[in-house]
Amino acid sequence: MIFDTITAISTPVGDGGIGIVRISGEDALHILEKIFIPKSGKKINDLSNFSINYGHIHDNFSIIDEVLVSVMKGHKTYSGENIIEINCHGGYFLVNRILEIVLKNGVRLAEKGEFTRRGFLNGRIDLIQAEATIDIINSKNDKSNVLAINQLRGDLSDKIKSLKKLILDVAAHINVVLDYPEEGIDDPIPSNLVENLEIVKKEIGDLINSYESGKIIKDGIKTAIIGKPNVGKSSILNALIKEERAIVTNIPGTTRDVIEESIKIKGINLLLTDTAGIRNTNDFIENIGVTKAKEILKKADLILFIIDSSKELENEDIEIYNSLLEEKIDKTIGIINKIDIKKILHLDKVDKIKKWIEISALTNEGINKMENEIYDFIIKEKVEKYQNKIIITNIRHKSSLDKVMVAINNLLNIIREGFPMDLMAIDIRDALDYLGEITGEISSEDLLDHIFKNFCVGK
Ligand SMILES: Nc1nc2c(ncn2[C@@H]2O[C@H](COP(=O)(O)OP(=O)(O)OP(=O)(O)O)[C@@H](O)[C@H]2O)c(=O)[nH]1
Ligand SMILES: [Mg+2]
Repeated sequence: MIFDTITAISTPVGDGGIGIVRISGEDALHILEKIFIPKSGKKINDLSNFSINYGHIHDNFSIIDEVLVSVMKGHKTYSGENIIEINCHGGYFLVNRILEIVLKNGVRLAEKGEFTRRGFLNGRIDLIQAEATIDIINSKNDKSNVLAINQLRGDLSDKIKSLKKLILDVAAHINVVLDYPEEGIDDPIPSNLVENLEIVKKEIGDLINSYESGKIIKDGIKTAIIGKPNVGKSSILNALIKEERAIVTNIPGTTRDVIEESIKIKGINLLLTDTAGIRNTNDFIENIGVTKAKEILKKADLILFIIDSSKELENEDIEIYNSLLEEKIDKTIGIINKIDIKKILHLDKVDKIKKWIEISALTNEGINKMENEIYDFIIKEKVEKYQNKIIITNIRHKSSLDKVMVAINNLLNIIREGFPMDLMAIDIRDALDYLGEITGEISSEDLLDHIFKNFCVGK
C-alpha cells in the first residue's frame, strides 16, 4: 500500500543524550535530501540501504545539528516502507526544531502508533505482533517482557495459524460434500476431522484458561489492604514497600484516601492499595474514604484482611468478614497483626478464611514470610502452570477465542447429533472469522483505531 509520508519524534520528550525523529513513507529519502548533508559527500540516493550516516541537518543551509541518520529503504522495514531516522542531540528544543524542519518540507505529523499500524497494513506484522510491541514498551517485569517478546516473535500467531489449518481441513471436506453431492462422499464427517475439532477445542480452551495467568503476569495482582480502623493497614503497606509512605498514627480513621504502591514478589507485581479503615462514621471525609475502600474491595484480585492480634474480634471486624463471605472469601488472606503485643484473638467467628499469616508491622516480624505466602497462595499455581506455554494476555484475544469456542462446540454438537452437514457451514465460517479477528486478517478501521490509540505518537 502507498501512503503519504509521516514523521514524529520517537524518543521521550525532554532532555536526553539523543533524540530520534523518524520519517516513514515513499518520500522519506526525498525529504532527507532537502535537509541533510552527509559528511561523505554522497548523494542521498547513493547512501547504502540499512546504513548509518554521519552529517548535518540544515534549515535553508543554516546548520542546526550534527547527526547520525539511519537509512532503511524498501519494504523490509518496521513500517514496510522507506524509513529515515535522524539521531540528533537530545533536548526539548532541538528535537522539536528538527521535527519542525521535516514538517516544513511537506511531511505530515504521524498519529499515535501510525508507524506500527503501517507495518500491519503493509503485512510486515500481524495484529497480535502490533499489540505485542505496545506490551513490550509497557512491560513491568521480566516475565511480562518475555511474554510480549514471544508474541512479537509470532508464537501466538503461529498457534492461531495451526488451529486455523485444522479447521480449514474440515471446511474443505464440508465444501466438497455440499458442492458435489454426486461424488457420493457421505456423512458422517470422517473421524480424523472430528479429531481435528477436538484438538482445536482443547487448545482454544487452554489458551482461554491461560488468560487469568497472563493478566497477572502482565498487569500484576490488585491487592486491597482492608480492615477496621487502627489495625495497622498503613503500617503493613509501609513495611511491604520499606518506606514511610502512608501516614501512621494511633488515631483510628487516619487514612482517608486511597494509597497505591507496587512491589514485586518473585517478578510479579503486587499493586497494593491501602484504604480507609471500614467502619460506620459520621465524619464526612472519612465516610468518602470508607465508600472508596468498599469499591476497591470489589475490584481486588487479592484481599489482605487485617485484624488486631491484641484484641478480641469486634463487630466491625465481623461486618467486614461478612461482606467478604459474599464473594471474595477465596481470594482473602487473613493477616493477624501486632503479634509483638499479646495474642488474645480467637478466630472461630471467621473460620471460612483458609489462610492466616501472623505478623508485626512494627517489628517487621513475619513480613518476608508474608511475601512468600502470598506468592504460594495466589501466584505460584497461576504462573508456574503455564511456564513455557503460550499464554494470552489480551482481553481482545480472549473474547475472540470465547467466540471460536462457541462455534467449535456447536460444530461438535451438530456432528454428535447427526444433523445434516450444511448446518455446519455457518459455525465453520464463524470459527475461522473469529480466529482471523485475532491476527487481524479480519479487522475494521474502528478496531485499529481502538488498538493504536494506546500507542505513543512516535511508535
Ligand atoms: N505494637 C504494634 N503496633 C502497631 C503494629 N502495626 C501498627 N501499629 C500501631 O497501630 C496504630 C495504627 O496503625 P496504622 O498503620 O495507622 O493503622 P491503620 O489500620 O492504617 O489505621 P486507619 O488508617 O486509621 O484505618 C499505630 O499507632 C501503629 O504504630 C504492630 O504490628 N504492633
Ligand atoms: Mg491507615
